[in-house]
Amino acid sequence: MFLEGKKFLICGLANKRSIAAGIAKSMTEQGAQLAFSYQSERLKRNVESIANELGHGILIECDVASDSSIKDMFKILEKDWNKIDGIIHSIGFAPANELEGDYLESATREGFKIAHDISSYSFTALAKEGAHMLNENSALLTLTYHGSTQSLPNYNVMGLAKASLEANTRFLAASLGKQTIRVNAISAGPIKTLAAAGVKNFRKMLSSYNERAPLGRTVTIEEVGNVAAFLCSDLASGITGEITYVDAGFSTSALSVREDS
Ligand code: NAD
Ligand code: 0WE
Repeated sequence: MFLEGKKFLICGLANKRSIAAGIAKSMTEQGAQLAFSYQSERLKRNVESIANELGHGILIECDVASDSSIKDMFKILEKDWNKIDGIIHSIGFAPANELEGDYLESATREGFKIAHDISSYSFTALAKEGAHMLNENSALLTLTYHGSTQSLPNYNVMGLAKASLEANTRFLAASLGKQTIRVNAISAGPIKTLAAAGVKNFRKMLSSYNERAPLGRTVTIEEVGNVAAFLCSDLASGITGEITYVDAGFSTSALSVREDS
């Protein structure tokens, strides 16, 4: 078990389909102790039952839109743990009306601000407020998507926010390297989570994905979780500032013509 004796804070668990749930499962299997933050009271019961099932008991409410909420979360966490070995940021948000239709038509100044604040700046904010609790050789991890690099319908302002998040990963890695803290991102293929539930044509997107991806399928939250556990472990001690794709190869393939279709 390569995470034995290590403690992590996981931010962004909403329900059992969340990528954060796959990460929590895999990290638990590797011996990690986990604490969870949830966005609002509304999600508390869900998060509590997943945490309890995995044998973890620390749950703290935190809205990453607020610096004081982030500060309070670390104050509460410090009552149970002096130090931690890493933070998982599995949070993204843009107003729903920005994720539909033509990018230029749906873009607004306010939507842009919110998307970048919640989806990118919040990673910096967690690093800032949590840094004093991080042990040597700690790891920070965030979740991104290929829409940062290539356009696709409806992802719109989230693509820009993910591009910012990926640059954020590299700059945080530069800042925190001197404290021997590593900072990485996983770029996951599309997964039907709560955040993907309302997306127009998501099912159609998944089927075109299956056609182009070398593995001929999408990925699971467990597969993302396994790579997250690796990146947060000492097995990955030489990796920082890196975006690791867990996408069944989709981003490496320009086009695929299957013989049988
Ligand atoms: P999810 O809905 O399960 O998780 C998103 C989380 O963000 C939720 O727990 C929500 O409560 C949290 N959140 C939103 N605003 C917040 C705020 N102000 N304060 C605190 N928490 C807030 O969906 P998911 O797909 O597991 O998303 C997790 C991450 O993975 C996101 O960054 C998403 O962009 C990324 N991602 C998702 C996919 C996919 O296809 N599902 C693919 C690649 C990357
Ligand atoms: O990053 C994401 C999800 C991002 C997301 C989703 C929502 C839906 C509900 C951010 N904010 C919101 N706000 C809401 O109100 N993914 C990678 C999943 C995803 O979302 C898409 C995708 C994919 C893939 C949206 C459009 C097109 C593709």
